[in-house]
Amino acid sequence: MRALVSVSDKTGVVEFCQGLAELGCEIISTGGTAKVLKENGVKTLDISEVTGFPEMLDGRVKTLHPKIHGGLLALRDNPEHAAVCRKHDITFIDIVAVNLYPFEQTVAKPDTALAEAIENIDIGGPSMLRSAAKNYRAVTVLTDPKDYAPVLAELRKNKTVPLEVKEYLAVKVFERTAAYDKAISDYLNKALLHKTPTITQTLRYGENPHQNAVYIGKPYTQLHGKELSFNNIIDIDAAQNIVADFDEPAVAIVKHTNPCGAAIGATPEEAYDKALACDPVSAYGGIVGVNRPVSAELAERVAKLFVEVVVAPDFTPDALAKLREKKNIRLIKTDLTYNGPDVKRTNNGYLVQDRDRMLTAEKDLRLQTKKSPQDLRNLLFAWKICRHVKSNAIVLARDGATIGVGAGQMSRIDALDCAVKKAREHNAEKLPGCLLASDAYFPFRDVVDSAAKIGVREIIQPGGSVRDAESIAACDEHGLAMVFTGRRHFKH
Ligand code: 93A
Repeated sequence: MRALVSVSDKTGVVEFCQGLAELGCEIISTGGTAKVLKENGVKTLDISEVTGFPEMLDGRVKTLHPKIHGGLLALRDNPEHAAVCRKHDITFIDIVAVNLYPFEQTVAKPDTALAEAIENIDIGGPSMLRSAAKNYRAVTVLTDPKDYAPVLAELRKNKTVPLEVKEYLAVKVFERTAAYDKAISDYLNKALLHKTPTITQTLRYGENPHQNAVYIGKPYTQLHGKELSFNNIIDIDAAQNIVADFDEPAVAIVKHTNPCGAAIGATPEEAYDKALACDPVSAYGGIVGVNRPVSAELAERVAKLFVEVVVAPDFTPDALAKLREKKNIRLIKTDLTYNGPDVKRTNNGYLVQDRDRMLTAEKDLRLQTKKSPQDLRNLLFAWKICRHVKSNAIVLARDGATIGVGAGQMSRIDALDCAVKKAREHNAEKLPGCLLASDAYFPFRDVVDSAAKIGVREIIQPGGSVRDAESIAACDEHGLAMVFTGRRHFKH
């Protein structure tokens, strides 16, 4: 009796082969399998001793040889087959235990490179399984470690495996190889045929006209308008990332990567009106991001303003017709997902980090003050917007809309001053009772003191300053509610 054993998953293989050896079975095995067997005291013949060839080409060719496939496929009751086998010194193989390179597990890991996936396409293993299963009357073929024990039991009892067991195992093999090939074809279909093309597009110029620039990446689906500029592309990302944070209809109007207005609403139209009301002056020439398809009604409103770009998951035909009347507006259709890591270039190299995708829920908030916030939904709205604003960032909000955004300041108190200035310009009446979000902790109580003066009612911030107690005391003195998120959202 001869068995060929070649397994990636070594579960149970030692016990199985030990059992076979005790029954006087000769065992042939491939490199890794042979190593495990020998280490555990099981005698085995290396495959290369049978084929007369070394395992070669990084293991791509180990068992693909007539000495193996002849020994599997030869019909035992056919005299011509027997003669050919004798002539070429081919020995019959009676038992095959093979399980395959872990292709499915390899491609299930995120970020598996195509080359790694391809190396995990097993060729020799399925070939042996198929040869053995085709000749199931003569060969017992096992591809599942669970079948080792019952087959061993049959052999111990009867010195042979009943035909119905061999039939069952042969069918199991073809089911396994079919599933294996399906996993390969599914993966390659995506990886080779439906991959997203990467383009390199020369832009008119970079951030400024004296800078050359190219865009490298997935092409934008542009439905209308002039070619995208370098700055458009950056701001499209910013607008898209803000509205992607919301399940409810949301609109962000972005200038130089910061929102000059952002809002949620029962409808995208309502959200747009609220976002625009934050700072209608700055919105001029902005990039509008929407997380719902743009309707004719929304298009009507947007068309009244000069905007550079509208980015949305879709546009209705009427909305497209309306917006296409405007020669200069660029319309970008895109799904709302973050993509890949965040990369920044330094003079000496690159900084690569995970995207800041961390969202905060109500249960993450920790109350710090005597007073509790009355408006957690809107506090969380302000907090979500704040993480998209350049640090130091302060966002003033009310009723699901920003009313003042202080972005990119070198001190937090300056960020508050900017936000207040904006709110006074366009929404002064909304200041008393508004909410405040800060992307990082307050180093001093001054922000709370100033916030109280302008009528802020509730504050959301990460906490974590050595002087947190002073800010909390200031809130209690002024009768403000403050919650900590325990997590900051710097954005540089
Ligand atoms: O690279 S292969 O497609 N070429 C072969 O000739 C071959 N023969 C067996 N893969 C091949 N195998 C596979 O190697 C088996 O299906 C099994 O999964 C694995 C066992 O290798 P090792 O014994 O070296 O761990």
